[in-house]
Amino acid sequence: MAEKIKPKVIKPKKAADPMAVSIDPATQEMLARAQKLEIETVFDRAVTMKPCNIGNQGTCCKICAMGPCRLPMPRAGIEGEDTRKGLCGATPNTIAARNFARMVAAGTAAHSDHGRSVAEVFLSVARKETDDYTIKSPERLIQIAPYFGVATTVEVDGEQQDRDFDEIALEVAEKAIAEWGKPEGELAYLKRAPAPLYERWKKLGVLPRNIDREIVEIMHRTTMGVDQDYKNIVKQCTRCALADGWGGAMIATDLQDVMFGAPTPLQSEANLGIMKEDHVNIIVHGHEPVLSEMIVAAAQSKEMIEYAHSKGAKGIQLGGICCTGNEILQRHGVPPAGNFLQQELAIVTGACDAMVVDVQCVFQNLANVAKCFHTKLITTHPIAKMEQDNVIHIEFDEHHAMEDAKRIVTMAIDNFQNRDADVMIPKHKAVQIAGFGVESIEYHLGGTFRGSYYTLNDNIINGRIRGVAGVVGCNNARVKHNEEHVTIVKELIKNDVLVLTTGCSGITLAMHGLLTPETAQVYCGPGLAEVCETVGIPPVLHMGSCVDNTRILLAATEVVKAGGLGDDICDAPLAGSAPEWMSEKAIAIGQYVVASGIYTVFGYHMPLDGAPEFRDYLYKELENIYGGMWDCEPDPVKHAHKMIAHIDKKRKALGIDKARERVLMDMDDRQKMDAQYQAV
Ligand code: BF8
Repeated sequence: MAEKIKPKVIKPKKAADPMAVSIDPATQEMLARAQKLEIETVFDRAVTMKPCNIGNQGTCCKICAMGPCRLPMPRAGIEGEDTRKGLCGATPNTIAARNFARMVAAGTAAHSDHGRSVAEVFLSVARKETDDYTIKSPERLIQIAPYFGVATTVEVDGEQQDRDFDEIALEVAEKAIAEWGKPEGELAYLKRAPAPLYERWKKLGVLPRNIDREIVEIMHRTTMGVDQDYKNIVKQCTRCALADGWGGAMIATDLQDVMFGAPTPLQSEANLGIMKEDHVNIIVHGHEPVLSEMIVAAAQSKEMIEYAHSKGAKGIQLGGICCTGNEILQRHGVPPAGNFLQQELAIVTGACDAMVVDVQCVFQNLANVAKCFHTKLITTHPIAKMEQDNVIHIEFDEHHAMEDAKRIVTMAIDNFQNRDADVMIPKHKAVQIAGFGVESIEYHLGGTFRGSYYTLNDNIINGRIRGVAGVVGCNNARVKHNEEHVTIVKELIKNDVLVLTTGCSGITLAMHGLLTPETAQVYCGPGLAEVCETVGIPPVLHMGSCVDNTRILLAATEVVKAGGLGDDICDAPLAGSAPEWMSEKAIAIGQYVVASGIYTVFGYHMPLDGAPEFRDYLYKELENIYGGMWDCEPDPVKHAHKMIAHIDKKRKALGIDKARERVLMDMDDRQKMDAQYQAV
């Protein structure tokens, strides 16, 4: 192992001001501590390094060696004809569209390769090649089997009987894995969408054929000298993104539910304060839950807990970062220690005995921070290693998953005694209710006997709930950490918009206390507060990790099915938002949400300003094609009000805007009503 080395000294004038870069007190404290210890973090690097102005506009082309060709928009804008072009003649529209498409391809590849790994593990389970994983939700398997064309009953002597369960599992596994490369046809899940939406995609020629093919085709079309019509490039963006949202990511969510259990609402906590000084702290970070599920099981085993006691620890505290954190939160109540921008800070506590990472959203700088402490940084995935010599690679294999997990947990326990005395864990943490899914919304807002989203729709129609917004996605070091998520969501719920959240947005909203039923009384408008208080749910429902945005698509589909809010997703009063996005995955998600008919606003900025014609196509023209369109608004209050305006536009088109006018009440009205009620 490498010796501890002295970290790079930060010149104070280049260091980030903790109060200016985050609204979270735990982050502020840990950033100040990092700076005191002369440990550089992402926040400091964001001060030192400015983003490239041309890349930021989306008009830097580096797809061939004649470039990079850089086509910035002149400060004064362009009057008359736009004559900018690359060496080959590529216009700003072509360049920006190709860059955008490559983000869609990369985002789809990430979610869908995750989905493929899950499908491969499920195939091992179905073939009974592993004892470490089982099927925890047979109901989910039976629910999804028909979408893959797998029969769940057989005819015996003229009667329909349940089919052998193992046979169903094996056939689903084989059909699911074929979705990545089947030679003909279209993706099996597309018909889960409302019929008018499916028909629209069919008419437009954007039904994905198989997942891998759509990603490959984007890479082909956007290489030098192929597709030079930005509208045609966007068409393939849709096809590829649909292969993510209604393909790879949706299969990931479903098969994870099948193997690890479908989430149900549960109580937990969030933020760095969940770490415990007298416990072995293991932080799991990344995205694929196949390993972290095993780590949870290993850490809860009597053998490992006794071993931790033997080393002087009071127990083992697991915590999550990013979407692996969300996966084990929603199924086991394991608290997230932080979101994307807090990953280095979990190590800066000095109390992180092991950080175990798999794929996606993992900073390479973790290794540099880990060098300054006793923390074991463990990579586990064959496609995601780190070059630094203090990183340990323990390759995870589903065929001996528990053995691998116990090895990792044992390593963390053994490391507990190597901590320095100087441990500092911030006290800040908040209680949260997480683990909502399509079924739990139905249960809380539909009622089991109705078995539909009827009550939710009814409350939307009568105006108590103005509409539903998905607020999702990352943090971004160019934006004040957490501020946009929190401001937008407070503004939405104040205006009676029910919020569904996933990813780092979910972790953010949890750590700022917005995921409890009590939130309703404090922050919600009267209509939404009344609904939340009546059924006992938070006004912000945490629906899991970023692949679980597919739960939001299916919830929107249930809204359409329940009736009264139009025939298609684009008719319903819905809107989407990614306030602090940073990942290519967010662009893939945005494109499939837009192509599913939902107006989607991104915060910070979009790399489109160098190509205004292409930008306008995404922001305006797509509405005429898909019913949904992109937008960008960095100001969080304006951002929320753009979403609300869209929701109101849909309410008006449905003829339910008047209903809302009737239920608009201010606090005085509510107090008068309460007094009248008490007087009766
Ligand atoms: O997949 S929200 S920072 S962790 S990319 Fe990454 Fe963004 Fe977090 Fe989850 Ni999603």
